[in-house]
Amino acid sequence: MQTLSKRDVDSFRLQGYHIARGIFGPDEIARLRTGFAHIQELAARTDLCEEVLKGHGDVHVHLQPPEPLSGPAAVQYLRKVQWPSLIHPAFEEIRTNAKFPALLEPLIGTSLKQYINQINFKMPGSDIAFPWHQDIRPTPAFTDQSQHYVQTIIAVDEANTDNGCLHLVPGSHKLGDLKAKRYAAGQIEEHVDISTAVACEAAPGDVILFTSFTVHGSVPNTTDQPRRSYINGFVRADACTIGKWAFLDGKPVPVTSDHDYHALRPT
Ligand SMILES: O=C(O)CCC(=O)C(=O)O
Repeated sequence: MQTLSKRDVDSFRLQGYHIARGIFGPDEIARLRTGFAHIQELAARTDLCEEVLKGHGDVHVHLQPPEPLSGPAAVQYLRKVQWPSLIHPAFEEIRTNAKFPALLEPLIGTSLKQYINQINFKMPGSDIAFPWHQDIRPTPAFTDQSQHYVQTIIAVDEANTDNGCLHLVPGSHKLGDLKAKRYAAGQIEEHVDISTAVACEAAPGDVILFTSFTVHGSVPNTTDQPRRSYINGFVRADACTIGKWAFLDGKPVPVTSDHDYHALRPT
């Protein structure tokens, strides 16, 4: 199983990101796509409750239509779903796949908690963007997050500049918490020269890793095909007092929730 070399780790610490190529294979990506298909069916339903649509529990099905919409017409405006592992087993299988602790061990060890489990959608014509931001994690629950937290994004579809791939600003993590309101226009740009951003083009199965301080963002997908990705944010377990367990000494810990999501799961 692939892990990060010393050179990869040094580059991650210096640049604030790294792209690990070909971590997940075609079968795993095909399996993930069955999960995405289920979520797209779910988003087309008209009986989703407010708790799920507003994210008052763990699961949040976040639709961002230009005007109030529900049913099949809303699917195009899916922005993200939080904790899809509670809804479809494909997401749980990949979240707890041994490839993650193998890959991340040189950075944060093999006892890992998880603060974010999320799928992102950029459907054609949806105009969904993620303006420049950092993924700051709450303190004091997180200790020294620049060293102990790794955001991971699996490319599920090919990601390129036409379909709004992720852009990152190398070295921006060294500026720490910029205290910018998330997605607020112009706030990040006051501190960071975003003209130095790099496009993270990726093939299905590649994993982009970055720190919670690394400035990143993306523009809408202008193609006629979806761009979907799977995000898991891992933290060294002893550097975080919140979140859900993912791995204990490298062994997977199944996801749990205080909420009942059986009505959202495949029958
Ligand atoms: O993959 C992308 O387009 C950006 C994702 C992102 O920045 C986020 O979910 O906060």
